[in-house]
Amino acid sequence: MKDRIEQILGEIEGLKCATAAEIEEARVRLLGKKGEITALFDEFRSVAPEQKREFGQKLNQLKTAAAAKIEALKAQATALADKAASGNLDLSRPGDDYPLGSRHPVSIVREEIVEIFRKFGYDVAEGPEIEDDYHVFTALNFPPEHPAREMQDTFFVTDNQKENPILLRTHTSCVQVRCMETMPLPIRVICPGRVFRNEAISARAHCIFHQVEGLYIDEHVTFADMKQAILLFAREMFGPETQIRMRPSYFPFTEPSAEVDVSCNICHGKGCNVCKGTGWLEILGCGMVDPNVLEASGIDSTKYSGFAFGMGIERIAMLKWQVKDLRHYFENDLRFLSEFESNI
Ligand code: 2U9
Repeated sequence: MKDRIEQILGEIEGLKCATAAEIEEARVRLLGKKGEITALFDEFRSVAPEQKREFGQKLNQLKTAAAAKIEALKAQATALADKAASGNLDLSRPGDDYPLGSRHPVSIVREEIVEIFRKFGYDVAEGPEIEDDYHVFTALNFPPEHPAREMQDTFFVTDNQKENPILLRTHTSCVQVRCMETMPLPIRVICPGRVFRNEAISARAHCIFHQVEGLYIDEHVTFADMKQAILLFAREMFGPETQIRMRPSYFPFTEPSAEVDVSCNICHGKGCNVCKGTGWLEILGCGMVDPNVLEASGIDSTKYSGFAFGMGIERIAMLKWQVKDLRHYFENDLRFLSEFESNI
C-alpha cells in the first residue's frame, strides 16, 4: 500500500491536462467513487492496527494533494481560456451608445410656462405640499360647508373634524397666500407645483397632478390688465396668431372669474377632433382676487387689487402633444418618456 501511495503521488506531480474534460477525467480516476484513492481508503480498513496511524496520515496527504492539483489545473485552464478569448477582441470596435435621458413632458411644459412669466417680471415661489386647512381653504374664501373640504375630495393627514386639519394641498393657491403674508407689495409671483385630489384615476383625472398659478397684486390692477397678460402668455406659448376668449365662471377666491380658451392651433379655428369641432381649447381659469382673500392676508382691498390665474400642466401638455390619456404622465413607461426631446 505504501508503494502504491508513493506511485500515485508521483503521478499527481507530473499530471498534465489541457482541457476541462481531461481535468474532470483525472478527478474521477483519482477521487471519484470508484477512483484509485477512494479504493485505497477501502483497503485501509484491513490495515493492521499498529500501521493505521502511519498509513492514515499518508492517505490523507495523498487525497489533499490530489484535490489541490485538480484545483490548480482548473485555474490554469480558466486563465488560458480567458487569454484565448481576449485574443479575439476587436479593440477598434466603436463603443456602445450610452442612452441619454429626456426631460419629463410635465417638466418641459412647467419650465416653458414659468420662463414666459419670468420674462414678464414674475418671481417664482414654491411652498409645502402638506398644508393646513387655513392656507388651502379658509384664507381663500372657501365657505365652511364647501364640498372640497370633504374627505371625498381632499386627502386629510389629520382628522378633518378637528380645527385647522393638516391635508395634502388641492391647489397651489396656498403658496400665493403665503406670498401675500410675507412678501412686500406689489406682488408678481408664479407658483408651479404638485397637487393632490381624492379622485378615481381615469384617462381624464388623476389623484396627483401639477399646476402653475400666478398672482399679481398692486394698486389699480384691472380686469383689462389680466386679459392682456393672459393674451401675451397665450401668444408666447401657442404662437403669435393665437386668439383668446373668456367665458364667465366661478371660483371662491376670485370675483369676477373666467375660463380662458385659446384658438385651436391645429385647425386654426375651423374645427377638428382635438378641439371637438369648436375651434377653441380651454387652457386656464382666472379672475380678480376676491377682496375677502386680500383682507384675510392683511392687504387693504380698498387700496390694492389683483388678478390670479391657474392652469393644469398635464392639460397643457396633452394639448401640446395630443396625448389622449392622463395616466401616461405617471406611469414612467420609457416608450412614452423617450418621445420627448428637450434642450431645457
Ligand atoms: C390667490 C387668489 C386667487 C388662482 C386661480 C384658477 C382660477 C383656476 C384651475 C385651472 C385648472 C385649477 O388645474 S386646475 O384644476 N384654476 O381656474 N386658479 S384663479 O386664484 C388665486 C390663487 C391664489 C391668493
